[in-house]
Amino acid sequence: MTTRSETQTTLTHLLTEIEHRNPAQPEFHQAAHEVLETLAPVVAARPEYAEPGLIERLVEPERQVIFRVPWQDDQGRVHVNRGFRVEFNSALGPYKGGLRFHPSVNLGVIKFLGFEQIFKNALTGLGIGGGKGGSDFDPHGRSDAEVMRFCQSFMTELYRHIGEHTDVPAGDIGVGGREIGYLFGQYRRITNRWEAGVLTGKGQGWGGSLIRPEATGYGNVLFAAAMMRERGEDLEGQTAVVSGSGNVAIYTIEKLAALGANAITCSDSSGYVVDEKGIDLDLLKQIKEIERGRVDAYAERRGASARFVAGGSVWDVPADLALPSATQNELNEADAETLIRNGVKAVSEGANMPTTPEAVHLLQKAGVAFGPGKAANAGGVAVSALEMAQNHARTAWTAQRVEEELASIMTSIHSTCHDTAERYGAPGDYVTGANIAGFERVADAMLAQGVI
Ligand code: NDP
Ligand code: 2IT
Repeated sequence: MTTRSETQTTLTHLLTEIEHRNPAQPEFHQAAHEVLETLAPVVAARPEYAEPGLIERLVEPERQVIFRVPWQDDQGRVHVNRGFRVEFNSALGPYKGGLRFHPSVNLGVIKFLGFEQIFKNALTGLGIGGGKGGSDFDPHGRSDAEVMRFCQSFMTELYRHIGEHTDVPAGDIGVGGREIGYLFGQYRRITNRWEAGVLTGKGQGWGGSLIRPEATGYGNVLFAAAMMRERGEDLEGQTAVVSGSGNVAIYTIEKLAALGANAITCSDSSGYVVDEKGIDLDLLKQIKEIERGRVDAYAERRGASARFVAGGSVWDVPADLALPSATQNELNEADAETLIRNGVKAVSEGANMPTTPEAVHLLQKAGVAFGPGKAANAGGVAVSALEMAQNHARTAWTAQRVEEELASIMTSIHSTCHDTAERYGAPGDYVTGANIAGFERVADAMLAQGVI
C-alpha cells in the first residue's frame, strides 16, 4: 500500500519529467501541475491507478499534428500561419474540443487546452475524448473573404485527421458560427460527404443544435448558482463582474439576468466597460456579434451609466460574483486579493484556466466558492455532444429539450465534483473534486482498454 506522501513524491517527479520533455510550454506545465497536484489521494487509495505508465500515458497526447496554412489577403499578399490539432485522449470517445484562432496560439497553449479538455469531457458523462486545435491566425480586422480563404486553407490539411467517429472540432476564441460554416463547407467539398457530426457549433438549419451558442455561458451561470445554493444563497439580486465580450461572456450575462442577477462589466484586450445599470445585452450583441466592434463603442453609445476604462483590470470593480470569460491567466494574485477585499462570494471560470494557481489558492483560502473551468464551462462541449447525438439520429431537438439536458448535466457535474471532493477529504474544494472525478472516469477506461 503506497501512502499519500509517497504518491505525491512520485507525482512530483513526474511533473519534473513533464517539464523536461516538453520545454517552453508553460501553459501545459501549469495545467499538468494543477491536475497532478490534486491526484495523490485517489492514486494512494486505489492501487490500480499507481500502475506504472498510466499517468505517463495520460500526459502524452496520442497524436499531435502541426501544419502550414498559407492564404492570400485581399491585396493578394501571401501569409503563412501555423495550424495545430492535438488529439490527446480517445479512451472515452472521439477526440472532441474547439479550435482557437489567436496570435498567441502555439503548441504549448493547444496542449494545455487539450489536456484540460480530457477531464472536462469526462465530467460531462458523455462519450467524448479530449482534443484541441487552432492557429496563430489573427481574425481581428480581417474581411469575411480573408477569413473564408484562411478557413479553407486550414481545412485543406485538417480534413484528413478528423471525422465524426475520429475527431470532432468546434469553436473557441476567434472561431464562431462564421468560421465553422467556412470550415464545414470546405470539409464537405473535399470529402464529398454530408457528415454533419464532423464539426459542432454549426448553423441552425444545417445541423447545428439549438442552444449551442448559449451553452457555455448558460452552463457556467448554472454552475455558479449551484455553488451559491451550497452556501444557502441564490443569484437573485447579486451583482457580477464578467470579463470578455465574446461568445462565453455574452451568454453568461444573458443567463445572469434571467436568474435575477446583474452583470455590470464586460471587457476585451483593450480595456473594460463598467455599466452601473447593468450591461445592455441588445447593445452588446449588436456591437460584438453584428458589427464585430470593440467594447469602447459600447460605452460611447450607452450613455451616462457606462464608462470605458482603457487597460486596467476588470476585477477592480466590486461585485458578489466574478465570472472570468476571456482567456488564460487573466485573473492573478493581486486581482484575487482585490476581489476578496471587495467581498466576492463565488468565482466561476467560463474561460479555460483564467485564474492563476496563486490566485486560486488565495480565493479558496478566503472561503470563496471557486468553480474550475473544466467543470464550470463544460456546458459548451456537453451541448456539442448533444449536437453530435442529434446529427447521428438525423433529428433536431427543441430549445427547451436541449436546455433541460444542459441544466441536468450541469447539476450532475456540480454534485459529482462536490461529492468527490468530500469523499477524498477536501470538502468544498471543487478543483480537487473535478480533477479526481474526471481522472477516475478516463483512467478506468484506459486501464480497461490496455496499454495503447
Ligand atoms: P470569443 O473569441 O468569442 O471571445 C473572446 C473574448 O476574450 C473577446 O472579448 C477577446 O477580446 C477576449 N480575449 C481573448 N484573448 C484575450 C487576451 N489575450 N487578453 C484579453 N482579452 C482577450 O471566445 P469565447 O467567448 O468562445 O472564449 C472565451 C473563453 O472561454 C476562452 O478561454 C475559451 O477557451 C473558453 N471556452 C469557450 C467555449 C466555447 O464554447 N466557445 C467553451 C468553453 C470554454 P479581443 O477581441 O480584444 O481579443
Ligand atoms: O473549451 C471548450 O470546451 C470549447 N471550446 C468547446 C469545445 C467543443 O467541442 O464544443
